[in-house]
Amino acid sequence: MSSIPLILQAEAHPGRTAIVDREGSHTYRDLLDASARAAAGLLAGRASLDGARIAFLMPSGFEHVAVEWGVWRAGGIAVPLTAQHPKPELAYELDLLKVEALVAHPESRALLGELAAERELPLHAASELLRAAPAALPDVRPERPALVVFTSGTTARPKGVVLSHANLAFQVETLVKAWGWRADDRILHVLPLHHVHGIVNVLCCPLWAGACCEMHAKFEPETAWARLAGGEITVFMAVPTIYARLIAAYEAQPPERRRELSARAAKLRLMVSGSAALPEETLRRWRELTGHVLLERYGMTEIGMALSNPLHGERRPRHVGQPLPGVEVKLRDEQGRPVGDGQPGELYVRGPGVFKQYWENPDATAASFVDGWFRTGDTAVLEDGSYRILGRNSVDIIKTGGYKVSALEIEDVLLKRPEIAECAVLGLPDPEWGERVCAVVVPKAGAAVSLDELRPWAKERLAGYKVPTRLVTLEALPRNAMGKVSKPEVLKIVQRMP
Ligand code: MLC
Ligand code: AMP
Repeated sequence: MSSIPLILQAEAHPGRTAIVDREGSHTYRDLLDASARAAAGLLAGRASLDGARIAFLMPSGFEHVAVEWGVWRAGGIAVPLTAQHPKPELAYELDLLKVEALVAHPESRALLGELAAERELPLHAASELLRAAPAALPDVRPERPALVVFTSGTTARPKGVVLSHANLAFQVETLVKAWGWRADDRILHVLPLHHVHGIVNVLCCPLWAGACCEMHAKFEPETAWARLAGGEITVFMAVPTIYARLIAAYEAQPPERRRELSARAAKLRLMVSGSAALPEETLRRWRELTGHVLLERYGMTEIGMALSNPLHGERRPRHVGQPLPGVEVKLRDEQGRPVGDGQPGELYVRGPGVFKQYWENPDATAASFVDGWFRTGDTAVLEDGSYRILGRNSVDIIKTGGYKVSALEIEDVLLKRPEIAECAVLGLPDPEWGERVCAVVVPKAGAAVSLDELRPWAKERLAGYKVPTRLVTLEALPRNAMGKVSKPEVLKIVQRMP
């Protein structure tokens, strides 16, 4: 008997197809059975994992989901890792959370094997766990923590956001209702599974509704187009960069194929964009191509989705709509005072979807709440009943390809290079990536800095999307009256450059 809302929902439609991946089709019964076995294997005779953190690294697909649900059903906290993170970043995550065991797929076995051996942690093979003998499972209450997802803040190291089963259930149920999820929907899943967009919106929502999630291990524009035009997919959700890539791939097709893609994509029920501002040009072009006005919504790791344009009714360009049912929002100025309509203010959010804490970081947790309201760090404005996001309060947060990145984390790493005396990392506006990571550096006397040398070195220490794609060399960094590096001034200098 389980009290995990997502599991209870799945038990209502055992015979339906839950997941389609490169191995084939898997029913809800398969998922319940495999995850119960994985839970038993992880428990190994214990009554409950009691909040132990279990980290896993697997390609997107049935086994990934079965392991995640297995951790939940054993009473553990799931920690989905990503292959995009280099070993030092994974090591940081495992150590911060004091992970108890790791679960690997053959593709990640060597890397996780090293990480496990260095920490004397057990390493399970996913395929074996999913075949473990069934055992009695604990009753996991909804208020128990379910998941830790890492997010970059303005501090140099990422923080672990702890989401409970109740948080997830609220976030999912709200979206299922707001976006009209049905059991006969089928979504194309091309997003990473270590962030809430891929976990909550694109995976848990269909599984809550008894629908089918078609999981691809990687976003690849031609394959995605083939599936969007294949006649089975009814729902698609992605970050703006992915829509930009799809538009480019469409434009590379001969006219006849384009017409076919357009006609077929027009038949989908719903297409959603989020995780970063949707450029008006992308919205316009996508509408031209497919007839779909992308439904733009706003969310964050700590809160799930907060604001959404309507399923039925006007979807206003550059706006993210209204609060989802059960979510409260308000705008405040720097002194915490209310701001009027049409005035910019920081967006505060409250509701059952909002996380309780950053992992073992009470100071950061306390600093992000005021009287029970979560401070998002985003500036927004309410215009004619619809919110518009104006940007982040901090220049040290970059959003690139839908990933949130701390400029300070990258600066910390770059400053380890012997030839760099000073550096300032910025997000440069970019039509494809939203922002692009740019490093502005002051070389040490007599030294030269080259992007070609820096990138491979940085890739061993930072995830690919955190590695600068542009390098600017200056003799000195501009400073403000307090003597601190002025990033707005640095940005102005870079933008004046050819
Ligand atoms: C990758 N590259 C980048 C980059 N990301 N370069 C600049 N900026 C970036 N952001 C580099 C790669 O390192 C590679 O370099 C080259 O671009 C081509 O890589 P690719 O394989 O084509 O790119 P890919 O890795 O596929 O990335 C594109 C993407 C991906 C758009 C598919 O970024 C993606 O999946 N983004 C989704 C992120 C997401 O889910 N965010 C949700 C967070 S939750 P080289 O040199 O190696 O060739 C959240 C809350 C909410 O935000 O509201 O949803
Ligand atoms: P993350 O911390 O990775 O969960 O990213 C959340 C951040 O993404 C938010 O705080 C916003 O800055 C940004 N974001 C998400 N959706 C949108 C959107 N539709 N428009 C603009 N910014 C968005």
